[in-house]
Amino acid sequence: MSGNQAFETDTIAAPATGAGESAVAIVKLSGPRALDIFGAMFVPSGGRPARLLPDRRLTLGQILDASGCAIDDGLGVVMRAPHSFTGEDTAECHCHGGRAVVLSVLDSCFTLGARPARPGEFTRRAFLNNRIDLSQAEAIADLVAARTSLSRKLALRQLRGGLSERIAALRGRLLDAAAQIEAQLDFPDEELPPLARQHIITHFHETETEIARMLAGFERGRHARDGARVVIAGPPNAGKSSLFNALVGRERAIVTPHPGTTRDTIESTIEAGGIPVTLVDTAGIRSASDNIEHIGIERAKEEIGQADIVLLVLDASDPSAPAPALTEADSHVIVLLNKSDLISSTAPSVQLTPEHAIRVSAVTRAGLEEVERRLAESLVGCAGEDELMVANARHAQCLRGALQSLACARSAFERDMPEELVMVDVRGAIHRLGDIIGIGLEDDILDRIFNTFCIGK
Ligand SMILES: Nc1nc2c(ncn2[C@@H]2O[C@H](COP(=O)(O)OP(=O)(O)OP(=O)(O)O)[C@@H](O)[C@H]2O)c(=O)[nH]1
Ligand SMILES: [Mg+2]
Repeated sequence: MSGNQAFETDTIAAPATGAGESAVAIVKLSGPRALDIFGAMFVPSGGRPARLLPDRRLTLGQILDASGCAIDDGLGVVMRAPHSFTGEDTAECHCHGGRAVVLSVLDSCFTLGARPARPGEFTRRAFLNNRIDLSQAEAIADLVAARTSLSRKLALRQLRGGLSERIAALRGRLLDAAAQIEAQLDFPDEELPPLARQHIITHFHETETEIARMLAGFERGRHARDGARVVIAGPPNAGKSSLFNALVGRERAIVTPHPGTTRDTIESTIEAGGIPVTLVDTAGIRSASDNIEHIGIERAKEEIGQADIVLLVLDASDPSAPAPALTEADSHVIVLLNKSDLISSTAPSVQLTPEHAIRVSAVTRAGLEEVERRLAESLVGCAGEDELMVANARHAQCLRGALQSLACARSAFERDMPEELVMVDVRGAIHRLGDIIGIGLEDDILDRIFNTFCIGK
C-alpha cells in the first residue's frame, strides 16, 4: 500500500450519477461532517433520527433543504469510517433524478457546510486513506469509461489488484537486492561473496525480463483500453465507402460510380474483438482533379500516418488498378481485394496481390467476417489476458524508466563499479515501480492524474 495518510478536514459533496434526467440520482457526502450534514437534511420515516441509522442499510425518508422544507422523498444510507469507499464518514441521498431535485439536494449539502468535490476527489481520498493504491484508483476511471467488454474486464482486473500485485512483487525483489547491496555499503571491509553478487545479478536480470514482457503487451493493452483507429484507404472507386458502410452497418458514407466521390474523412465507431474501433473512410488517393479533392487527399494521407491499422482497399475486378504504395510488408496494413463478386475465384486479380490479402465484396458482404477477425487479431491478437496487463500509457512510461535504470544498475554491477553508483540506478528503478502504485508521488502529479477523473468519482 502507498503509505500515504491524509485525513481531510473538510466535507465534500457531489452527484455520483451522470448529468441529465434519470429515474434516480445519488448525491454523495464524504468527510468528518458528512453524518451531521446528512442528519440535518434526511428524516427517516418511522421517527428514528438519521444519526442512528445502521451502516450500509438503505432507509426510506424525506430529503429536506437547509430551511427544513421537503425537496423529495428518497432513500438515505450512511457508511461510517473506516468502512466506506473513501475511508471517511460517508452518506448518500438517493433522490429522483431530475435536474431541479439534484441541484436542490446539492444546495442543501453546501448550505449545511459541505463544499463541491473536485474531479476524482472521492477516489483520491480513498487512495490517500490507503483504501486502494493509485493503479486501482485509475482502474475505477477506466471501468467507468469502459465501452467494450474487454476494456471492462481489464479495468476490473486492475481494480482487483492484478497489476498492483505484480508491481509489488517486482518492487519487493528489487528492495531485497538493494538491502543486500546497502549492507555492503555499511560494512565496506567485507567483500560481497561472489555467490551473492551472482544472485543479485540474476535478480536484476529476471526482473528486467519480466518488465520487458509486460511492456511487450502494452500496444495491445492500449488498444484494448483506449480503442484503435482503423483507416480505410486506397485508390478512387475501389469501394472504400461501400466497405465502410458495410462494416458500420448503415449507409453512412455516399457511394457513387464516380471516382473521387469521398472528399472529407468520415468516422464511425464499431467493435472488433471486444475493443472499440474508430473506422475512418477517406478520399481515394490519386492526382487530384481539383482543389477540394486535393485537400481531401492530403487529409487521407494524414489519417494513414496516424492509423493503428490501414485497410488498403483495391478493386479486384480492375486489372489496371495501380499497384499499392503501401504493402503488407508493413504490419499495419491489411489489403482488401474488393468487388470479388465480379471475378471468378480462379481469375488473377490485381497485379502484385499480396499473399495475405483478403477477398471481399461490399455488395455480397463476402469476406467481411474475415476482415473483422484479422482486425481483432492485429489489434489485440490472441494475447492472453496476462499479456494485456499494461494498458495505461503512464504505467508503460514508468515501466520503461524502471527497465532502463535496472539495465544500467546491472551493467554497472557486472563491471564492478562502486556500489554507491549501482544503488543510484537501483533506487531509480524502485521509484519508477512505486510510481505505478502511487508510492511517494508528488502532489502535483497526483493532481494531474485525478483531474482527468469526473466529478463525483
Ligand atoms: N460489384 C461491386 N461493386 C462495388 C463493390 N464495392 C463498391 N462497388 C461499387 O463501386 C463504386 C464505387 O464505390 P465507392 O464505395 O463509392 O468507392 P470509393 O472507393 O469510396 O470511391 P471514392 O470515394 O471515389 O474514392 C460504386 O458504384 C459501388 O456500388 C463490390 O464489392 N462489388
Ligand atoms: Mg468513397
